[in-house]
Amino acid sequence: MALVLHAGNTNKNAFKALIAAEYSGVKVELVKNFEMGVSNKSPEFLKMNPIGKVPVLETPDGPVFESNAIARYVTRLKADNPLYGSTLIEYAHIEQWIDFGSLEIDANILRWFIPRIGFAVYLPPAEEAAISALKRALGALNTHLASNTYLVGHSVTLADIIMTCNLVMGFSRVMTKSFTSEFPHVERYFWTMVNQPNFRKILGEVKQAESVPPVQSAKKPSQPKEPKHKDEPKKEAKKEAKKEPVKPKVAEAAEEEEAPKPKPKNPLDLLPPSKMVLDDWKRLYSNTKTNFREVAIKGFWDMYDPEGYSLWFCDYKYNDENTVSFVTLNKVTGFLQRMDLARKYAFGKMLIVGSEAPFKVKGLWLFRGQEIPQFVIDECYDMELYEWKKVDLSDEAQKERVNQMIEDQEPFEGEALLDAKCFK
Ligand SMILES: N[C@@H](CCC(=O)N[C@@H](CS)C(=O)NCC(=O)O)C(=O)O
Repeated sequence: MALVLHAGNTNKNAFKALIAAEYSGVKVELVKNFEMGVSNKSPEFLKMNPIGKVPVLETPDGPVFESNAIARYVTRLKADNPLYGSTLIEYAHIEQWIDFGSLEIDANILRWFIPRIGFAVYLPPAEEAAISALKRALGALNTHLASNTYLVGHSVTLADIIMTCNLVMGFSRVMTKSFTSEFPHVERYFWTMVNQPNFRKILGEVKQAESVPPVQSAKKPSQPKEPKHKDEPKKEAKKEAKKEPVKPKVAEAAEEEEAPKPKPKNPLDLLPPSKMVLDDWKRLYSNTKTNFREVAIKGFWDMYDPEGYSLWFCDYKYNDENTVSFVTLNKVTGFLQRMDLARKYAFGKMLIVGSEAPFKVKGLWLFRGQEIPQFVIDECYDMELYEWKKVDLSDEAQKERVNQMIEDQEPFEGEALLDAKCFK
């Protein structure tokens, strides 16, 4: 039987347990018809958590409050859960990052965000102190993530789940791109995490805040049904009653929701038709097992439509940071995952070059149209981590480089390949 979690469906503290449950094969369900400010102030709820805060988990042995404790409980329901590490020092490091995520990251994001939306008094020097403490913490996190894909060990642990849920709040509400670009490893880590299937299932699509919310005047604390906290929009109860099963979405945690707008057509769909059918090329690439040059590469140039498509070389700008092979590979995998939005309009090859560190990352991309699509630049932050150069088709040497990249030729530019990844 599923354990019942009391919280609204946009509560990032509840996401911690829900994501841990996905990784652990434990059934946890959000309580039906939860209404913030009402459900959590009822006598029954106050028996579970005397201060009336959410989330609370009902277990066969009684309730548990505090979201980190709930996430730990859910994780421990699975024996030898890899989310909890496997050595004493791993347990310690997991706890270390859980506390760091809660006390240095989450606390400072809240000190910045909450006064701005009118749920606490706004004082500019207090905001300045919060931002500077947050930057200090993000700087330390960034340094750790420069040579680690995950916070602890080589796979996702509870520390990553709790850290990411705390960062979700920051990225989606106050930490704009211009703020986070100072911390590129935190950015890479965050976008990689939120795009893991078990995270995505709970968080939905995460979008970065485009601006810092303007300061609002303080709200009266006693208004009925008014949210008391940033995660609980007042329309939540109605929304939950309508929607089943519950599908949390961070983006929904806006104070007032807008009616969904019809999705605008992608401008690339409005380009004049091309004789090149991208899927035909992808199929030829995948199905060619022998005579690659004669079949696939020749087929590529036969199909290639230089008016409808363009080819691009990309070079990673920070190769000197690629000191650990698996971190470099994960970086490229993350990039390709984030390119998912361009699958209809792109094909790519990414080569990880070198037999020893630092590894070089070099790529070749085919894009619909004559430019790198604007929506890719806007949505996929990795784009700015690479130097982009349009392939000059009148230059035979550049065409040959294209061939070699499609073919994963080894050695490539005199060096062994650590790996080659394809986006198709
Ligand atoms: N440290 C607690 C924080 C819980 C918390 O602040 N919950 C907010 C919603 S995210 C709440 O219930 N606020 C209602 C209130 O303050 O009465 C946890 O991690 O569970």
